[in-house]
Amino acid sequence: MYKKFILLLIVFYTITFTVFSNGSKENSGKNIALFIPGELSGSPVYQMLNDGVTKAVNEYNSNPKTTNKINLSIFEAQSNQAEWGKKLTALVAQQKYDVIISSNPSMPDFAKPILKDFPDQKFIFLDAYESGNPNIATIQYNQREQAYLAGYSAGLVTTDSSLLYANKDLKIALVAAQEYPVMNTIILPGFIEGAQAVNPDISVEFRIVGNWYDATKGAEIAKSLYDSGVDVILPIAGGASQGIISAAKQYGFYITWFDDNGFNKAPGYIVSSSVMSQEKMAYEQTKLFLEGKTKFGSAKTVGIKDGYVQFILDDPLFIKTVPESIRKKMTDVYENIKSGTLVLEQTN
Ligand code: RBF
Repeated sequence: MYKKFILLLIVFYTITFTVFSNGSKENSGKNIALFIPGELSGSPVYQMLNDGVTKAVNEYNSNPKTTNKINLSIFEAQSNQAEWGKKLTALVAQQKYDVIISSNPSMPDFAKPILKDFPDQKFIFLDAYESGNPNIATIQYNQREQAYLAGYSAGLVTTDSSLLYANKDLKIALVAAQEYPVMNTIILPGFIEGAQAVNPDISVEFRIVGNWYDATKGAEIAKSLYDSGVDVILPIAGGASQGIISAAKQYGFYITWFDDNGFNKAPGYIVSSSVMSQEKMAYEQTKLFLEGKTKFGSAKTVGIKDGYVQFILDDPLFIKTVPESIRKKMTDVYENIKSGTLVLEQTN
């Protein structure tokens, strides 16, 4: 009698649970997780990612035709990279998210081992490259073009003695938060290539902060570079870049900005902005996913011709800070890349 009761109870719960879970799967909307590998604050790439994904989800949810709303959860993995694998695994292990969206070149290597245990998880990674993995879609920007434009503008500025803070040392610098393959093989060489296209005698210093948040360290490095004769710096250091901007204002040197429009960060000191259209890309990729059109397994590279790498030419602060002769040369080189006269391919 007792055994029969237990059996019935099991059957009852199995039926109830099955019906409930099937029902909830059919009727509920999708769950999307946004995994920020670091912190949103101070990192334009992550802020643009967040803005683009959020915009697509809000638009979808506010459409009167939408019956099943999308749930968007945002996770900041913080700065300790040794924890990112564990944090991403914990997120995947919830088996709740239809897709996990993230951005930076190291993400495929964090995701691939997790897929061995959770083979159904889907990922969309921007600013990353992984070809042929059926669970992962990636889009990267042509950062040789982006860095070349930064280098070219820095080269024009350091060789123009009419500019207030330009000296005659022909020394510029890239200050990065850390070394990583894209930095060492694409961004730094592209920056040097662009600068030396202006004048082959320009020398490029390369310094590492050691993390993506330490503004004090960023300022110290910038000061020592300034003392050694550097008059233009490209900071790619997340929150640490703020220290480099402060040093530019305090000591008097120029900044070429990367990833988003940085002119208003220090009017008069920012001489260029080489931008990746990450917000637009994040918006479009989220929309595509919601329409079921993501091409998992594919790896795309987009650049100036595609409209996803841009050089800001029309900002009033660019026009005010940078002499017309330099602006004209920047316009020309940008147009040459657009027209295919100057080809800067990125090889992975
Ligand atoms: N960029 C940021 O702005 N903030 C970050 O916290 C950050 N963390 C990164 C961590 C790793 C492991 C790697 C490979 C890149 C990181 N980036 C970060 C750099 C970013 O992906 C991109 O290369 C630069 O913003 C230049 O476009």
